Amino acid sequence: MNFPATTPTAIEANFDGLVGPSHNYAGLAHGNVASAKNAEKPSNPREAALQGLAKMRALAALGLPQGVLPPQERPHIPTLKALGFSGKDGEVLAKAAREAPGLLAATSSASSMWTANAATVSPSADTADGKVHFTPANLASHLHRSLEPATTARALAASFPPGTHFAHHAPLPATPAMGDEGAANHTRLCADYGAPGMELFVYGQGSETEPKPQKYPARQTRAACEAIARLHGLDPARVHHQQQRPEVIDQGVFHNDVIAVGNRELLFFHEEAFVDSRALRDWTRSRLPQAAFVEVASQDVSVADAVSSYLFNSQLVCLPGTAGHTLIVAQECQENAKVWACIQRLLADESCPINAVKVFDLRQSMHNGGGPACLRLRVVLTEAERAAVNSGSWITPERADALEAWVRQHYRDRLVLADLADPALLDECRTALDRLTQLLGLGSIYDFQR
Ligand code: SUG
Repeated sequence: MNFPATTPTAIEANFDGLVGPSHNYAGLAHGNVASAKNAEKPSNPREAALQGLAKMRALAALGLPQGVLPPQERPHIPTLKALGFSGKDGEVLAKAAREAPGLLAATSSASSMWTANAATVSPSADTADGKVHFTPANLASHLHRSLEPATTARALAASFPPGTHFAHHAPLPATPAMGDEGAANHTRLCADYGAPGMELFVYGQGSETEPKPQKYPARQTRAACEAIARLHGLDPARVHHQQQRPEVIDQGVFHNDVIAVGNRELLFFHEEAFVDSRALRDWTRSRLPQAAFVEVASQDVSVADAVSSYLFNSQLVCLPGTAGHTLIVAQECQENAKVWACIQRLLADESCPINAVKVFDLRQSMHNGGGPACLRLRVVLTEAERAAVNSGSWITPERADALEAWVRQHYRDRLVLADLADPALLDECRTALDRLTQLLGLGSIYDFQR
């Protein structure tokens, strides 16, 4: 890949999670309003995967480096066996469906699609050894998500081969004190992607003396954030830990990326996002004088409207050849009059660095509380690092075509919870994933392949 002399030395790539064939609505995520609201409704896995691919294809067509991460093997028979359901695969499914349908649902979730929760990533410009560092999130707060890290680690290693450029850590110990939900609670602000950045970690649970949510769990702990900063070899002078307001966690802001998003020098956030946004601003400005803050007031967009529209779960991207930032939003933003008016005001304001908006239909994911930003893991890469990424992981028009054809061939267009016990679904998922690892050149990353 040749970079013209005027482009920055590093780019930011988005690696979106491909929605898996078992995508369903099981109401598994306590504190996630959409997950509770849509529990037990029929899902459409085919549409879900195609909606995600349409976003990937569109961003790639805009000139942004776009990658893809594979879904996981679900239903996950090894977990059901570890939980005491024995016999042939069909028997395991039947027993789980009869005796513990909640466990069958938890082991069947396609939740790995939300790759903002796959890992925390620090670019090489920020790390002591000059490598890109990955720590898969332990996702310890929910059973269905805690099943992801082992395969996530394999998928990340297959996509970003360990060695010269990429360093992979083990997930933190999966205990409440070390709860870690990955990049959804991590933002990096910088002058240029290739320049050393300010890494901002946002936690819900800190010390005993800090306020706590009363209703819903705080999924991310400060101790986990500190451990990741140490593991990645970050300069403590360039790391800021900020607490998320417990009151907004209780209103359904289960990750910071539901109420704030950063890109390059810009932080776009809701007035109620942080316990001390003044400290956050001062700290950032003292190190990055060009930092820009776009803060939305509660009187313009309430926390409830932010949660239902996912305004702050937008992606902020810098399109090649254009100045400023483009907001990639879910169509729920356009359907909410207050949110859409807020976006229009930002676009009309010449002092605001956000100057374009693009709308996507991600309804299938949104119904489980996953918006545009949840679906992607950002990885800043230099030219050499970009060349070292598994080539099959990049979205080109041809690969997007192949993946869409693969989805149309293997995915159902309707799934209800009773279908999770169908042994044919398990077979379909394995057949699809086996083919996918060939399509993407990932090798044998799934348990059923090993
Ligand atoms: O962990 N939903 C996910 C949504 C994750 C969104 N990610 C970010 N904000 N980055 C979660 O709450 C719902 C599954 C179900 O109910 O079927 C779920 O897991």
